[in-house]
Order: sequence, then C-alpha cells, then structure tokens
Amino acid sequence: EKRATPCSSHANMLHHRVFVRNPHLDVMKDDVLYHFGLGTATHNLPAMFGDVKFVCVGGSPLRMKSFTEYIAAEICMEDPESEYPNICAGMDRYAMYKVGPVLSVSHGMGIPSMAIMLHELIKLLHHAHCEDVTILRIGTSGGLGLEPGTVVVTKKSMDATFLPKFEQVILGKTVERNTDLDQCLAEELLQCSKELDQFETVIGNTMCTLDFYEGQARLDGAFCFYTEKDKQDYLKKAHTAGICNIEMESTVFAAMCKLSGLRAAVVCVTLLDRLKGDQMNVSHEVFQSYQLRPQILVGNYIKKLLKAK
Ligand code: R2B
Ligand code: URA
Repeated sequence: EKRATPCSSHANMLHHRVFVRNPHLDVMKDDVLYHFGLGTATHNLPAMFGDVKFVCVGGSPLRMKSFTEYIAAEICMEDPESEYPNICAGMDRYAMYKVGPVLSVSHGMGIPSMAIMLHELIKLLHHAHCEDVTILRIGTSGGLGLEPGTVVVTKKSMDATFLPKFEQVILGKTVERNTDLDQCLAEELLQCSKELDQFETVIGNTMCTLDFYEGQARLDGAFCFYTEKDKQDYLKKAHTAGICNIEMESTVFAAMCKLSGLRAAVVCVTLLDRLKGDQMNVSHEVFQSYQLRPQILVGNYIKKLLKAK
C-alpha cells in the first residue's frame, strides 16, 4: 500500500498506517526500542501511543519539553495539575513527551542521531497502530541571504553537493534515497504563517551537512584549510541552487519519513545570514524568541487541524 501522490491534505487522509519495511520484524517475539527504553513486551504501545496524530521532533530535549507545555495550552489540553513526564526518562539519549494526539521527541544533532531516533520512532508508531500521522521537524539553521529570524519551510532537502538525495553505506555499498517532502503540507504551513502574520516565512530548499564547521564552510572551526573567497563561492553556489538555509538532519528525516509513508515537513528558523558571518552572536533573548517561531507556526497549524476535525 503506497500513497498515490507526494502531496496529501490532512483532511483527505484516511487510515494511512505507518509502515515498516522489514520482514525480520514479523518473526520477532519482542521488539526492544533500545534508545527510548520502551519495548513491545514491556509496554502496551497501542494504549500509550495509538491516538498520536502529530509528531514534532527537534534537536534539544529542553525545547521539546517546552514545546509540549506550549502545545498543551494551545490545544487546551493542559491540566494544571499535571506535569509532562519524559516517557524516555529511563534512558538519557532522547526525550519524549505526549499531550493528547501530539508526541514530541528530541533527536540530538546530526544525521546519525536523527536516523537512530527515527528507526525507533517509526517502529513505535507502527507497533501502536497509529494512522494518519503528520511529522514535523522544528529546528534552527543558518540562512542564506535571509533576514535572521526568517522561518524556512523546506521544499527540497539537499546534500552538501546540492543534490536532493540522502546517501548511506549499507553492507559496504552506498545506497541512495529520495528526500521528497510533502509539498501540500509545506504550502499549508506557509498559508498558516501568512494568517498568523507574526514573522517572515518562506518556502525554499534546505542543505543538510555532516558538520557545523568545515561542513558548512565556516571560517571559525578548529581547522580551516580554505579561504574566505572559497567559502563565499561555495555559499553563493548553494544560494544559486535555491538553498535558503543550512542544517544537519533534514535529508535523513525526509528519506526515512518517505519510506514509512509519513507526511513530513521541515520548519527551521534562520539564526544568522551565513553570507554575512559565521559566529552565533545574537543575544540570548533574541535567540530564544527566534527559536520559538517554528514552534508557534507548527503549534498553530496543529491547532487549526484539530479544530477542523
Ligand atoms: C541545527 O542546529 C544544530 C547545530 O547547531 C543542528 O542540529 C541543526 O540541524
Ligand atoms: N544550525 C546549523 O546547522 N547551522 C547554523 O548555522 C545554525 C544552526
């Protein structure tokens, strides 16, 4: 069973399961989701997670906790008595929180950390028999030619050579995977941001790199064996390829969500304009307010969809 188009409106979604593609799972008695500290034998996953419709992922555990508190108030599901416990408290790799149909999970920094989290998250949603799930990455990024604080909704996620693909070595061979994201979802998010009218939001390509410093052409890492001009040439080439922002997880996120039939989007705020600098020197207050923007947009989007139900 495969989704017909890469573009699906939430309203039209009907009983789309989250699928795994691994025959070995069928013959396993028990499945341990090791880094979450959860498992099919130890936890009733359908009871715990069966009602999940939205999954929000972001790098930092603290941000995902504060997002949960924010979303609880937004969708009026906050219980003043209740704290939101970290569901993965037994393991200190990832943090996970749930309020109503919204699950928030942290993914750490970089492709490998995101990939490990997504393997376990996709299995969790599958074991829990979740249907019609939308997943959103809310994150930070470096912008290209954008005013800092601009929010970018990713059109295509590209690698560091400006190609829309994710490469992984499996059994010693390089396997290439498609990084298509749901174009309807991206448009719906842009529309939602227009209605909100609180900050600039654009749709554009996002480059995903393997490193924050040399991998993103910074001049301020511990090592740098290229010139300022080399850096500018590379970033300008990226800009010409339609790249609006740079971060470190979107290719593997897009590829794995596509393989499992999840409707996915990447929403990142730009913290600085990389054509103008490398160092992160905005004040703490400004940084905090920028960080909130993807949360506000995604929170509003979720609220709108839940109301429409
Ligand atoms: C954005 O910010 C982090 C690096 O500072 C990384 O996880 C990313 O994609
Ligand atoms: N995250 C990145 O990966 N790069 C930046 O420049 C800022 C945030």
